[in-house]
Amino acid sequence: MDRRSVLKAGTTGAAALGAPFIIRSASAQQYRPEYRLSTVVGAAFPWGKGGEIWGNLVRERTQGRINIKMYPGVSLINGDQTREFSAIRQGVIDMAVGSTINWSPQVKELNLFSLPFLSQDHAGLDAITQSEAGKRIMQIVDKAGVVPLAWGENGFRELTNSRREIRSPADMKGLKFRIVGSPIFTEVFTALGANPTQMSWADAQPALASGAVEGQENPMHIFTAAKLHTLAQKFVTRWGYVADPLIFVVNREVWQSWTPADQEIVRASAIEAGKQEIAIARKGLSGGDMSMIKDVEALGVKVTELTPAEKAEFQRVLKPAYDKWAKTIGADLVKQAEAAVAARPRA
Ligand code: X2X
Repeated sequence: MDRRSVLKAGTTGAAALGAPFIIRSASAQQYRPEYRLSTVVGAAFPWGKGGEIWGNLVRERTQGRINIKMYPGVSLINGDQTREFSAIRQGVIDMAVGSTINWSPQVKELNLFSLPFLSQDHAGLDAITQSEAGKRIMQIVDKAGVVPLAWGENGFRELTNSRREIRSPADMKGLKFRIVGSPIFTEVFTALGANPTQMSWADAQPALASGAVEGQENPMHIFTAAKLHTLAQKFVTRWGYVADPLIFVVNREVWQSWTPADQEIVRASAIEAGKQEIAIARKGLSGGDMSMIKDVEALGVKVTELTPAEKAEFQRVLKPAYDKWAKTIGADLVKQAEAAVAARPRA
């Protein structure tokens, strides 16, 4: 039934049933038959799984009033992931579980999470999102025009390539890396002496397959689910330089079209889905369970862990880029995040 026929049916019904029916049908007709949820990767990945969990919880708890359909591959905007935030704001996309990296060209403060070696480990990342800095980020996203509801996680982005083991910036010299289309990544990879090319995730996989690029950086769960070892990625360095959180959001007009009770359901479901998604994203990579590393090695891939001194060398080379971007992001916000990380609980 399209909107006009819903309205007509409501009017006919109202004549027969009286005023209360008019009010009910007037609010009910603002609900659309489907809400479109954008993600970059699908349910074979923790990220897409998070979107699926959110959609299912909302559908169940609203008895189908809010029916969410997932569009992985950022297919609503033809895979152009760095345009996702604008598309949500404009209503081309109704809802999203999106990476801070992809939205940072529109919301510069989101580059906070791309500052090399800021978060250090999962506890550090949690310390940022759960601190004043995290709250400020949510307010900034809200001010930028979409309704933020919860945190999720893509994960620590490790370095992979087809050529050689990487233990120092010198090992990266001249290697062609695919990076996300966000300027801070160009500066970071250039500072390391590599040869970076910006492209979408959709374009990255054929480029790795053909050898047009030799390496890339993404979380281990992306590596395994996308089978990057079949795209010549034989070397992984776990440098843990950056982790991208995900944010669950809704287009503002869509949000305002829902009753307060339904808004509450959508919010609580996002928080719950976010918690579950973070646990999935860390599975095999945290606590006593590091099985993901063994799984990747079993694919014939060499996984390199850096010593603290080797990590420090990357950090030293990237210090100027860090300092420059800290100014763009906002010195206060960066200081707040650094303080939160410094005060994190240690394992
Ligand atoms: O494009 C990527 O590398 C990905 C899938 O991790 C993001 O969307 C940030």
